[in-house]
Amino acid sequence: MTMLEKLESAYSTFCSELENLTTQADVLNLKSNYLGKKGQVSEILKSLKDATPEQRKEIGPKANEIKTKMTADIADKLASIELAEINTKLAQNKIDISLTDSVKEKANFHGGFHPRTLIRQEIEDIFLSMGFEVLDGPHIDTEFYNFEALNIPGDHPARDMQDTFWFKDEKSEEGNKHLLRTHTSTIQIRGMLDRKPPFKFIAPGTVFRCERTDASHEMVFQQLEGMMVGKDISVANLIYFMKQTLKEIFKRDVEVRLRPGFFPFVEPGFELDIKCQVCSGKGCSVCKKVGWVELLPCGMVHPNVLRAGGIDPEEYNGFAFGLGLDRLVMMKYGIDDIRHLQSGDLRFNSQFGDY
Ligand code: FA5
Repeated sequence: MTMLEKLESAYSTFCSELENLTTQADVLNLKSNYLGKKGQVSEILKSLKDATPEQRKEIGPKANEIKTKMTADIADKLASIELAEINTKLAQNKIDISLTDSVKEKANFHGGFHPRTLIRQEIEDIFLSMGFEVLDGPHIDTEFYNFEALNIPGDHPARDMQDTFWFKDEKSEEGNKHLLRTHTSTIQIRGMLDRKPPFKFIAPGTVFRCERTDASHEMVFQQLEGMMVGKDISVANLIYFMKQTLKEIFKRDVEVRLRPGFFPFVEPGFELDIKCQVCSGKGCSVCKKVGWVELLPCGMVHPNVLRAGGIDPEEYNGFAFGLGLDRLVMMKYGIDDIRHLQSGDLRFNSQFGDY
């Protein structure tokens, strides 16, 4: 048999063997039998070394043609086996995609807003209607915005009033240490630096403190900062806005009390407490048996803070407050433990919004 005849005959046996194969593994095996290093075609071609130049001219292109045909036949066969396997699987695992009752029920479940979001939206609407802007600020901030600019220098004991999560290695461009903001008062400074008086804004957001949790304390909770700066602003303005807001949220008069409070960034400073709505002032774990809950510290902005915000305290003054949003939610809905708010438990969440 000549080499050409050998090649033709190898191709025809290859075709008949390939036709009968049904698995990809067998096809790959056949491929190596014919086209592999020691495969039949390679073995035939090895004998080319004994052929004359004329024979080589004839056999070379023929051998390439047969190799190309074999490669294409193998690819076709692999694709057709894969398709057949997919079709078999589809036929075996038929999925019924028609709607069952339980699927329909799940489709109707669309979730709802968290009670904290509901109250926050309500407060934002109230303040927007009174001409306030709503600002946002970063969770990771520097000690400058969280402390220094708020009249709390490095050695001030007030830094210990809020247990801070510090970042170990990161420092800001100004050489300030980074931290997770402990209060939304950071936005007072950012807000002042960005605008000229008169202005008024609120800034709701999450804050972080490294402290033990109990019925009224969380490590991650929300506050809502408020600030108004202009000319001749008084404590009476401050109290008006506070009372008005609470009245609109509770849709009734709620008992509050104002007492002196110390915060380095306000002077004078106040604590506005609300009569505990969980126990109606009788005493419970939320109000620590005192009948009142600290809700809304506030005061007249300290001149040093105005200066840090680029505002002349001789010309302007203002008030600021820091509402404890989670506590307000607890008071509004009579929730007896702040930890429910973070629980992610749908049995809790679904009592409030539209579920
Ligand atoms: C502050 O954070 C001040 N920045 C508030 C402020 C702003 C005062 C502007 C004056 C002017 P304080 O640490 O008290 O203050 O927190 C404010 C409110 O956040 C508290 O009254 C309380 O309602 C709430 N709060 C404080 N700690 C927690 C906590 N661990 N869990 C839940 N709520 C808290």
